[in-house]
Amino acid sequence: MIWMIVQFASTIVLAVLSGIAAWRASRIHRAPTKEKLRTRLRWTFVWMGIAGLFLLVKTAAVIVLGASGEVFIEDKIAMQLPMLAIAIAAIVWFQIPAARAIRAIAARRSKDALMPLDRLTAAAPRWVWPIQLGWIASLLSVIQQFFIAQWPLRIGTVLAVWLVYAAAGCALWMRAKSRCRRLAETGSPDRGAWGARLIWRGGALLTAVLLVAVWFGLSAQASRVPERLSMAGQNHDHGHAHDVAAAAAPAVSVASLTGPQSGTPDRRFVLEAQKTTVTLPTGEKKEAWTFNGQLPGPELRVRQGDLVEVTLINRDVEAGVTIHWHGVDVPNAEDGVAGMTQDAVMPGGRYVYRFVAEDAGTYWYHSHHQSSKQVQMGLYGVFIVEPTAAPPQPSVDLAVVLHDWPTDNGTSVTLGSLDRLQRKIADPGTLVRLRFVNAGNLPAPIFVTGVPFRVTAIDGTDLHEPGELADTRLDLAAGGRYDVTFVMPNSAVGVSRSAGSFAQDGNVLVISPSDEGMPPEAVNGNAFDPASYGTPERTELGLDTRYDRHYKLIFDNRLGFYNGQFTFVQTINGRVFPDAPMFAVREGERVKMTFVNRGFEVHPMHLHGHHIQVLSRNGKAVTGSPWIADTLNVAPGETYEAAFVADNPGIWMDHCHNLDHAASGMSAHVAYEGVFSPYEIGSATVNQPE
Ligand SMILES: [Cu+2]
Repeated sequence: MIWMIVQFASTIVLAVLSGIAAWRASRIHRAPTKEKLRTRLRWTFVWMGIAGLFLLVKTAAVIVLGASGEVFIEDKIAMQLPMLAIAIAAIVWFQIPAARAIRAIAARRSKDALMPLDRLTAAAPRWVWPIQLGWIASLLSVIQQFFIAQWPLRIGTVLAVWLVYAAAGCALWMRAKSRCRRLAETGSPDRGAWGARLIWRGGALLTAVLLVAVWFGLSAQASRVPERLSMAGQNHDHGHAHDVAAAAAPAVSVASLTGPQSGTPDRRFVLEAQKTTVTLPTGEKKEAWTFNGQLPGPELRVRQGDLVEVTLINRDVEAGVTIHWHGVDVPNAEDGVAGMTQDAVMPGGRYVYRFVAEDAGTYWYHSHHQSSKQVQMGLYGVFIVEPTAAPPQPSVDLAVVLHDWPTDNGTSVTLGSLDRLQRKIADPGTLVRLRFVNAGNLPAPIFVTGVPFRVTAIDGTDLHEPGELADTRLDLAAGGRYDVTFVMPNSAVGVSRSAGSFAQDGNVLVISPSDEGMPPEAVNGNAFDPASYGTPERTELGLDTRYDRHYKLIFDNRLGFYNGQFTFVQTINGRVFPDAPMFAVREGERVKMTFVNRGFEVHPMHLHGHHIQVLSRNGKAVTGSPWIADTLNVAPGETYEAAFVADNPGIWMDHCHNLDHAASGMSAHVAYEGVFSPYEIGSATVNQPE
């Protein structure tokens, strides 16, 4: 959302401009002549004026954001704007009258030197101090915005910021006073011997550097994840449950929540994690970590209702590996989260996953151990559950995985199914189904041209009466899936990741009736909006349903340390894993979650073991088909209400599927009461879920 960026940017620009204005204001009394004094006075006001414009922009942005909810502006209302308003008041009451007095001294085209008394007027605290106060207010706004970003806002934090403001304001006033006194005593604007000044300035700088260094060291240390901890034992949050103090149920271990342990599987697969050298489309050779030497891993196709057995063998990935069935609501022990539902499988080890594929749809699998690294390195593949009551079989049913691979020269190349021009043949009049899977960390634009098409499923769940689309861009959430179907025309159909001519861009898939023909250019049309697509259908969950629990998740980012690293820390309710909230639920409950993104990055939120139904976006109810997702893209400034039924006991990750964000703290859990995990994470264990 543009106003979020405007707000962030104007806050930074304001601090820079007011700093320049304050610096200029503090130097005008050293003007050699009255004419120079006049110019310097004018320039100070020019800088102050530009800063004032950005303050107006910032204020406008805050007003606009306020309409989206108080969560977006509470820190601005409690601290930033009133601090700035006080500075503005000081400027109006003190600085502008003082400027009039200075202007009376200054004279156009006068080469006269300033009298000592003139210099005193031009160095008066009433002149210098207000803009310095404005600079402090805008500097504190930046610090609060980028380093503290907290939710809910604590009164102690607000008081601390105001205290710093008051102290800095007093210190600057006293400094301006003493400077004036010195000027009155010596009668000269000289600032004393440069040696003494150097010692003072050097000392101040050294102190500042030391303070920052101590702060860095302490925060880095404090941010370390303990050597050993249970992921299930952290801050329990209980939403608005009616009787949370009820007697604890007998404890159930995650390890006991398995799929069917007996019975002959309908489908058996073996996935062997191994190091493989792959050749990128650029010709570059790279080490990849793959399943069965393939990139992406083998496409697993099963029938709805099949008992599936997958044996994971780790041949030589030293760090260990697991398999998470993304979007498949498997029993908890089959979920593949290292340190939560199992220990990572080390080289030479194996783990057997058994579950019934209950819901037809497009899913994927990937390692959930060091996931930000291992998915990037290639440990992922597609998992497709075909429906039992099969509709007319498509003549082309193709999974298209989107994944980027960074190369040595910094750019990314697409791997998977769209890394070069590929052609598929389909007879005119037949049904084509494309299953898009985004295995990357960022939303992926997809363009389908040459035919009207329908989005028939989101994250594996069919949509109700989806309408025909054309010239529409599909923005697929990281970790998400869209199924697209169309009836094959007599001419070529194209799929690409960018708009424009197909001839220039190699990253295309062409589906055509014969070996030749190119599709029309991809147009950057409107974005597909799942909130108003298809027609409504009754479901168990709605905006007027009575919910047993309601959780609010506020996403934000701030600069700081996570596990010893200085980074953009990605927070949920101001906290990071393992201190991020644990959302308690009980089997059978209806749970509502409100997601709010207050930061400046996109967060595709992924809840394991459940599908969530999106109820509203930015206060507007979903009007189309029920929108059921497992990975919901929450863009900056957006608010979503979503709900799920707690029907799959266990402890489930609820994290950002920009896996780099998950690795920077954006990872929480939904925990069923009475369930515990015998597994641990931390540097003293092998498990690193993110
Ligand atoms: Cu994120």
